[in-house]
Order: sequence, then structure tokens, then C-alpha cells
Amino acid sequence: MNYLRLSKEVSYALRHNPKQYNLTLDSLGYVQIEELLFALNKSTHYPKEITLEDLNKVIEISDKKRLEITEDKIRALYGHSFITKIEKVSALPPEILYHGTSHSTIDKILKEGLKPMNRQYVHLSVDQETAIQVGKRRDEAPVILSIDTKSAIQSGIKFYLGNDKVWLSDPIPIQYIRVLNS
Ligand code: HQG
Repeated sequence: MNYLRLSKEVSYALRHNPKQYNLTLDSLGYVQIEELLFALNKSTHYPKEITLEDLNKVIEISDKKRLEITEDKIRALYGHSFITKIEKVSALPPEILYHGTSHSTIDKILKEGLKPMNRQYVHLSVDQETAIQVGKRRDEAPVILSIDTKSAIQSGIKFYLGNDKVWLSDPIPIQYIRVLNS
């Protein structure tokens, strides 16, 4: 079984295009595992039928905690891009969060702040190491920003838990952003 491919397809279905798979997510982003398996098994590109064990394996071997199974449901924990926003309960983040980005976008970010761009929320990292990994997807020596969440919260900006390494947030204005390197 190609678990990387399965992981990418499940993330695509649950984050970006549930409609293509005939899936309707609930307000928290969950879908019945049975429905997801049915949708995945309609396509022919897997050598055998996908089962719950395969989904568990994807979660077990993944480098990041992208998916969550609760009883008979599954959801993506972050990354969503479709229009109807997944409901997240705001929570209290660490006082400083980080964001890794590319040199090519830093000028724009320092003018307009951090925006969700194609996703529903801004994505932030709990530590610099994670931010570097995120930023490396776009720049081999990424720019690392720190976010003063304490001040941001005082001005009404909300933060939401993604997983143990990722926090989500509303747009972050420039006054709460500091460039740690450049
Ligand atoms: C940038 C991956 C111009 C932002 C990762 C980023 C993460 C701006 C890009 C998760 C901007 C958006 C999310 C502005 C922000 N002007 N550019 N005002 N504000 N940007 O992929 O945070 O492997 O949507 O800096 O590890 O890079 O998929 O967000 O470069 O956790 O599970 O716009 O996705 O996880 O890019 O990554 P993204 P991200 P997975």
C-alpha cells in the first residue's frame, strides 16, 4: 500500500475538496469513516481495498499529526481551504508562536500582516524548529517570524488549536510580528 499517496488523498478530500468525493463534513470538519472509505474505494488507483487499518497506519507513520479519528469519524486537524469555515474553539496559545515563510513574501507580510491566503486560518508553529520545517517548503533558508500572541489576544485576535505543533489564528497585524532572522 502506498501510504504517502493515501495520506495525500485523504488530506486533499478532508481539507480541500470533500465535494469531489461526495462527502459532507460536519461543522467541526468530521466525516464518517465509512463514508470516506466508500469514496476512496470508488477510485481504482489502489491495489487493494482501503480499510480503517490503512487509515490508522497513515496516522501512525505520518511525520505530522494531520488527521484525527474520534469514534467512527475522521477529520483533518488543520489546513482547510474550502469556503465554509471549520468551527474551531478559541484557546490560549503559548505567549510566542512562530511562522516560517519565504524571502519572496516577507515584504508583503510586513506591509499587510499574516493572512490565511488560500486557507481558512493563518497557520503558526509552536517552536522555531517547526517553523523552519514549514518555511523550508518554500525557501531553503526561510525567514522566521515570532508572533506576540499575548498582545494580539488583548486586541481581540483569536487563536485555535491545530495539533501539538500547529496553532491556527485570525489574521495577524504587523504590530504583533517580529522578524527573527532575514
Ligand atoms: C504566506 C503544512 C503574502 C505564508 C505546513 C505562507 C503548515 C503571505 C503562504 C501548514 C501573507 C501560505 C500551513 C501575505 C501569509 N502576503 N504571503 N500577507 N500572509 N503569507 O501553505 O503556513 O504538510 O497556506 O507565509 O507544515 O506555509 O500540509 O500556509 O508562506 O503547518 O500538513 O502565504 O501546511 O502542513 O502558505 O503552511 P500555506 P503555511 P502539511
